[in-house]
Amino acid sequence: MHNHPITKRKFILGTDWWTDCDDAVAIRLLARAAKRGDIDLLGIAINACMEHSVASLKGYLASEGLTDVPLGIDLTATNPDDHPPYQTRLAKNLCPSASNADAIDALRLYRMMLATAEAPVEIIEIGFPQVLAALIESLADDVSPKTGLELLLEKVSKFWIMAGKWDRDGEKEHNFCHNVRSRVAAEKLCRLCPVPITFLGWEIGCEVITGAKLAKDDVLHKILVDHGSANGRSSWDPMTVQLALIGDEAAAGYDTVRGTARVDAETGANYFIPSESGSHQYVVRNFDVTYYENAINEAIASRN
Ligand SMILES: [Ca+2]
Repeated sequence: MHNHPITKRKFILGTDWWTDCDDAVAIRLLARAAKRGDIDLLGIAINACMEHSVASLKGYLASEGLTDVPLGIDLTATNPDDHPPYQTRLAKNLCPSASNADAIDALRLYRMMLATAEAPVEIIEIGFPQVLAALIESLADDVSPKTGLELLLEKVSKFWIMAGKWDRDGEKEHNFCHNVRSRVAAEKLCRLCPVPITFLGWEIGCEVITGAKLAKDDVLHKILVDHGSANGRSSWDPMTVQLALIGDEAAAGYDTVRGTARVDAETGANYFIPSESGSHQYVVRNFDVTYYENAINEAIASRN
C-alpha cells in the first residue's frame, strides 16, 4: 500500500512590518498554521526597512516557535525616522544579536523560493508592493534563468493582497499610496501581474477589531500595547491572511466582485472595472463584523 502524502499549500508572505501592529496579528495566524503543519511557509519578505526590522521579526517568529523561516528585506525601503517601540522591544528581548544583515534581499528571496518550490505557491502581501512589482519585472539572474513573469506563471497560483479601497472608484489607501515607489509599483502590479489576485480593501478591515482579549504576558499583547492598541486593532492584515489560509473567498465569509483593478501611478488612487473575465477580485463582507472578529480572536488566542 502506498502512502500518498497530502500536499500542503505553500505560502510566501510580504509584509511592511512597519509602525502598525496588524501585521503582527496576521503573522501569528500564519505562524500557527505553519507550526501546526497545515501549510508550508516558504519565506517572509519585509518591504519596509527600519533599524530593528529583521531582528524584531526573527524574535517574534521564534516566540511563535518558528526558527527557520527564510527572511528577506528591501534594504532600500528605508524609513529612518520611524522607530516603532514594538520592534525595539522584540529585538532587545528576543533576538538581540540579529540585524538586518541576517536577511537576504527580498526580491532574491522570492526568486529563490519560486525557482526551487514545486507549484503551486501562493503569495500573500500585507505591505507595500514594490518588491512584487520588481519580481514581475525581474530578468534571468544567477538564481534562475527564468524571468519573474515565467516564474510566476509556472509556480504561483494566486496572490492575496491587502491593498486598495474598493467601495468607490478613486479612493486612496496606504499600501498603494505610501510613497512614489509604492504608487508606481501598485500600477505595475495591477497591470502586469500574470496570475489572479484577490484584494482585501481598507473598507473591509477597518471596523473589524481584534487582539483585545490576549493574556497580559502574551508577546502579541505587548506589541498591541506598544502600538497604543491595547483594546484591539483594525484587522486589515489578519483578515487577509485568514482569507488566504481558508483559501476560498465564499468559505471565508465574503462575496467577490470580479474585474480589472487599476492604480493611478501618480496619485495612487485605485479604480475597478467589473467584468466576468477579469483576473482580479475584491472581497465584500457577507457577515456582521463580529463574525470575523470572533474567528480571528479565536485563532490568535493566548496559550497558557
Ligand atoms: Ca501591513
